[in-house]
Order: sequence, then structure tokens, then C-alpha cells
Amino acid sequence: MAINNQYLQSVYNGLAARNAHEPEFLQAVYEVFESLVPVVEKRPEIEKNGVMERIVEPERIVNFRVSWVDDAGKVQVNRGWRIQFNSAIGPYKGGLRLHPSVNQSIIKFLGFEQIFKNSLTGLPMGGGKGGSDFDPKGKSDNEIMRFCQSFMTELYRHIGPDTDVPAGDIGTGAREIGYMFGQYKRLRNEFTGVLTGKSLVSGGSLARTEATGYGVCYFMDEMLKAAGKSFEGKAVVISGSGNVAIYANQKATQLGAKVVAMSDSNGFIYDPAGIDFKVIKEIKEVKRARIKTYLDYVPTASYTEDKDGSKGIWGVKCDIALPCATQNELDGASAQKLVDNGVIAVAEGANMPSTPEAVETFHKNGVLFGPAKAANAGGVATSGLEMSQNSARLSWSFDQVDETLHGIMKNIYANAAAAAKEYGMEGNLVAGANIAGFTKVCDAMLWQGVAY
Ligand code: NDP
Ligand code: 2IT
Repeated sequence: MAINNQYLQSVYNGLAARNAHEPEFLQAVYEVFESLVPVVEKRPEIEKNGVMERIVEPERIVNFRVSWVDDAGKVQVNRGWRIQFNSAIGPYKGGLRLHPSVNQSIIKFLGFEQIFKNSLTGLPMGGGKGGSDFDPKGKSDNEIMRFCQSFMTELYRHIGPDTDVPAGDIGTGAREIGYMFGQYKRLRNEFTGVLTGKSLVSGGSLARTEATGYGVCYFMDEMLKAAGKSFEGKAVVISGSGNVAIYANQKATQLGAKVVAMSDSNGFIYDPAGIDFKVIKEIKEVKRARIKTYLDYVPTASYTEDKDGSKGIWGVKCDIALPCATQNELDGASAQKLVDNGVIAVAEGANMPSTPEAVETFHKNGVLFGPAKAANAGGVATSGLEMSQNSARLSWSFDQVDETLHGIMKNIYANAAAAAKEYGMEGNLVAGANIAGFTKVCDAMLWQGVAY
């Protein structure tokens, strides 16, 4: 692999040598650097001011111990992180992931992506991310609470409504945000919008729960429209069955499509009649059960245990695919299966779900492709709207938030498409999103001088 620019290649080589043990982070940086070749060539001030050297080094990483006592009275120890990657355009903003696979590479790739995603929203938010290798699966409510309180007992000193505003991600939903918010308030004696994704009874925003999944579909709708197509009558496959996947199902169905398959890390369900959003919501949000229990509600559906590292779902024939589970869940072979089965469009609800080989396969075969930092930006955008409502101490109606979100997603599509065209890569939304997201952050860094 080579980046077709000496400056970018040499910054990347240095980074790869220093971070050889962080493959996901390097994967995310490589893709951005590849896209920025024409920008760096056109704007010599980028190299002159060391913008690329600076942008790949986080402003700050906090790594801490999280100890808590389980229900059996045993002491458990997890690792916690918060990465404050870039504050050029606003306070650090990004979610907290709770999953056993979390390590520094995962947190750094997510934080790096967040810089450009947040910039694309047009709202004043810098890039941050955090989390822990804590596994919420199988834990009691009290164990979740004790973990979240312990996590916040360290995190609280690093964050604040004008400094760094965390939110949810994998394994962190309204319940976890609630326990963390309660602990922050106790420690600081302040009721502020320090977290987003809050419950409506404590300053949360209507439509934040739905926002990422809806936003993915709004973005997909723009891609389809530009190609003279629509969701109407299309078969959709959505991987995952968490927050993003559930509301992507609801919106795709509202827009006239049929969601024929969804998954979790154990397997996938298939229902050609269209998977019922209300049933999935009940199973996941209320019962916190596995997706195979869908068959208890809809016996005509089928369940396939996944013996292929959660990749079996990509063998289901569809017109539209929305990967909404996790990074690198859709590899080159999976992309080829989708292409062979006639897929016309893919938009990423998860962060970096497609491997570089998968993205190349989609591009080569003329599949419309919406990259994560553009397609799933609706979640953080609506978090930005939650921050605005908290600052103003008022709350907007569901329709007001949803319409603003819709407008933001349309803008992101238009800006990414325009940037790709301006730099001679028309139709390549990976390049377009990276360029459009980078430009604002770069300009802010140049304007503020060398401070970091
Ligand atoms: P949830 O925890 O609500 O759901 C995650 C879903 O993905 C579950 O169905 C889970 O299955 C599945 N999953 C997670 N890890 C794996 C894995 N290693 N292999 C297979 N399946 C897996 O998370 P979200 O829906 O919030 O997040 C999903 C993705 O969307 C993530 O990439 C996240 O970063 C991204 N995202 C989330 C946003 C948000 O607002 N929540 C905003 C933008 C992006 P199981 O239950 O079996 O683990
Ligand atoms: O990846 C993401 O954009 C999120 N998990 C949402 C972050 C946020 O601050 O709402």
C-alpha cells in the first residue's frame, strides 16, 4: 500500500512505526490520508504548519483503573479511557463504548473518526471518545450502576459541558448514561448538560434515541435520490440489533422498504415479510434478550446461528445493506457476496464496519457507498442539538429535532458530494466526507496557531 504523496506517506510511516500495535487506529488514519492527497498538494500551508503531524496525535488520553464490587462481593477491575483528540472547532464530543474488545487502538480509531464526523455536522464539536473493556452482558442492574459510578468517579475531573461531553456507544445506552449523570452531579454539585443521550426527565432531547438510525436512512435516501432511486419496495439487510440498527429498521420501513434480516453477535434472523420494528425494540430495549427470541413473537421468521464471525448475514440477498454493529464486520468476501446478490447501495451505521477491501469492492462495482463519518453523523449531530437545548434551558418538539436532523444529513451529503467533485473524485463519498470534514478542522488549527 502506498499513499501518493511524500509528506503524507512520511507522516503515516512515522505514526505506523510508533503505533504498530494499534491496527484499527492506523486503518482509520490511512483511509483519511489517502483521501487528502489532492488537498495537501493544493494547500502547501498544511505541510508547512505540520497539520498532519499534529492531527494524528491526540491532545490528551486519560487511561484509568475502574474497580467495582460484583454481586458476589468480589472486586472486579476494568480499564477505562477517555481520549480528547482534537478541540479545534469545539469541546471534545463523542461516545463511551463498553465492550470487552475495547483497547487503546479501538478508542483512538473512534476518536480520530469523530473529529471529522463532528466537523461534517456543521456544529461546534471537537473529537473525543472513551470507554472500557467492561462487558455489560449478563450483569445485574446493580453491577452496571456500581461500574458506571466508579467509571465516573475518575472521569468527572476531565469532562464538563464546555470541555468534553461524552455520550453513548456500544453497550452504553440511556440506563448507563443515567448512572453516570447521577454520579457526576453528586461529585460536582452541578446539574449541567455534561452528557448527551440523557433521559427526557433529566434534560435529554427528543429524537436522540432515534437519531443515528434515522440519520443513516436520511443519508441513504439522499444517495438513492441522486441516482434516481428510492427506498420504496427495496429489501434491506441491517446488521446488529442495537440502538442504531433498531431505528434504521423503523425509518427504512417508514420510507417504504422491507428489512429482511437483522443480527446480533450470535446469529441473524430472516423474515421476507419485513422484520417488525416493535418486536425488535421490545426484545432489545425492554427484555435485553438475544435476537433469536424474535421467533417466539414471529414464528414464520427463521434464525441462523452464525458460524462465520457474524458475517453470515451478508449472504442474504438484498438491494440495500446497512452495517450497524461494529468495526470490520463486513470484509472483502462479504462485500463480494452482496455485489453478486445485486446490492445497489450501502451506508455505514456503525463506525468503520467495512474493511478497506470491502470499500474497494463496492467502489469497483458501482455500488453507492456512504461512509460512517458521514452516514452515521446524525447521532452526534442530535447530541449537539441536545447541548444547545441544555444551554438554552428549554426543549424542542420531536418534529423540530427530527427536521433539523434531516436538514443536517442532507447538508452532509451535499457537502461530501461537492468536495469529492471539487477534487476530481466525483461520486466517491469516502474521499468527499474526509475532505469536507478535514477542511474546517484544518482551517481552525491554522487560525489558532501551533498550540498543541
Ligand atoms: P448497541 O450496544 O446498542 O448495539 C450493538 C449491536 O452490535 C448489538 O446488536 C451487538 O450484538 C452488535 N455487536 C457489537 N459488537 C459486535 C461484535 N464484535 N460482533 C458482532 N456484533 C456485534 O450499540 P449501538 O447500536 O449504539 O452502536 C452500533 C454501532 O454504531 C457502533 O459501531 C457504534 O460505534 C456506532 N454508532 C453509534 C451511535 C449511537 O448514537 N449509538 C452513533 C454513531 C455510530 P451483541 O448484543 O451480540 O453484542
Ligand atoms: O460514534 C458516535 O458518533 C457516537 N457514538 C455518538 C457520539 C455522541 O456524542 O452522541
